[in-house]
Amino acid sequence: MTEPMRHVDIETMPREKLEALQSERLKWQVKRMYENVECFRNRMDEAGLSPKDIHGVEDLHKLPFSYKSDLRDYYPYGLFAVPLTDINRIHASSGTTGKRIVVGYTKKDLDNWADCLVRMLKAIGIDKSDVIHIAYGYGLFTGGLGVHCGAEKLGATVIPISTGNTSLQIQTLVDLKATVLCCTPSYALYLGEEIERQGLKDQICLKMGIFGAEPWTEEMRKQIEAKLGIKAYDIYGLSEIMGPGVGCECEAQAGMHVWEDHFIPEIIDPETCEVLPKGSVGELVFTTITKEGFPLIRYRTRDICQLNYEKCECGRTHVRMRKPQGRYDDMIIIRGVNVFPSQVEEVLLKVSEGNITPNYQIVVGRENNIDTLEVNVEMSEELFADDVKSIERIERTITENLRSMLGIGAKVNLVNPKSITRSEGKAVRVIDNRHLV
Ligand code: DLL
Repeated sequence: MTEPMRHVDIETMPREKLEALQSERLKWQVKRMYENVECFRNRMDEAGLSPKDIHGVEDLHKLPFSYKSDLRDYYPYGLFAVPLTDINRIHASSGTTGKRIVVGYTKKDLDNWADCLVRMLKAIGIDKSDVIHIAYGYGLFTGGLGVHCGAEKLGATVIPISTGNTSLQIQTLVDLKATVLCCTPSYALYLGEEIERQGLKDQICLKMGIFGAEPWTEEMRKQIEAKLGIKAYDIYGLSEIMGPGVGCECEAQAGMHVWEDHFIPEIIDPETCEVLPKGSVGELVFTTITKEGFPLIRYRTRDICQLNYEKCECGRTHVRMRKPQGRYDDMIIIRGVNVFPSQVEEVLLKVSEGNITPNYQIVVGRENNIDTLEVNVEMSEELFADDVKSIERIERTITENLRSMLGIGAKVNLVNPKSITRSEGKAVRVIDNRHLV
């Protein structure tokens, strides 16, 4: 018997019922973490709080935050809430500095994770007749195995190709007739360019893609959709909270539903740490209320985000998060000015008019003790064939717009199509060479 396509009741639960469920689960989680996780117990004691003070979600704001540095300080297993014998799988993430962080899942955690993915796959119309090509990295990164287990649980046909070897990827797409592509958006764009270049677009059967693990813009979505002839969906997640599937788009594509029966999101001011009013932009914070192995309370993601509590046109009641447009720790300080890669991207896409592509790299250096900012952006094939004057004019426009957006000067270089190195995983947007001088 085939399963019904529509989502299960939990996804459309009235918010009062959902909040009652969250309250019960939060109390359960706080109690067991207090008993089993030393770092959490110490922070509760320091704040003069006991699990009995937490009556429900209305008390969430009283609880202490947790941070990425905790995962390093208690490396490898110090934050686990169950003995290692109850841990079924380990994942790890390298991060940008220092030791890698290690996370663990019980059998139940793995089941819940796969269920979150099944919800998304069903919501966007994927079923067991689909062939899913998973080009996220397998191994310690959560992307490959995370999506894999959801796709298998749904009953679809899974191709666990992992990352790398672009020509094999394309050959496999053609031969095995995948209908769904899963990888980072920057790699999807690269695959699209290569497929176009090799004239193979009409030999692939892809109808949709599930892309995440890095910030990407609506403009990039349009380009991926056009190059691959598919519909592109956004998926969000982080190793500390689960992996891919913490938030996913539905058929309405109006934000990513956060599965609130498992995770409670909040938006806080990263400076004052106050919870911000609904609809504000700020730092996304998560509390895991069903995780057994590696639970976290009020985890500071550093992702810049916004939440929408209005009911979605798809009928789901779970809150929707906006596409994160970057991370507070992606911020670079150039000559004392705070610069986010997303601001640069916004300027580039505004002046794009088909002349430049979303492939860019920000290079920061230092000359005579002064920070320098260079923005390299690939021009389109059409512009490449055009005259030098148009190229110079576009470079000038971008420079002026960057100056008015950021308040500092930048050297803008339109570089040849496909000259910026592509990554099979997450795109590298910033190269900071200041440590070299
Ligand atoms: O990137 C998990 C994942 C795998 C998500 C596959 C989606 C698909 P981490 O390596 O721990 O985990 O990196 C998590 O990546 O805090 C965000 O800054 C960023 N990120 C993830 N998904 C998105 C997205 C995986 N859809 C960090 N949009 C997060 C923007 C994203 N940023």
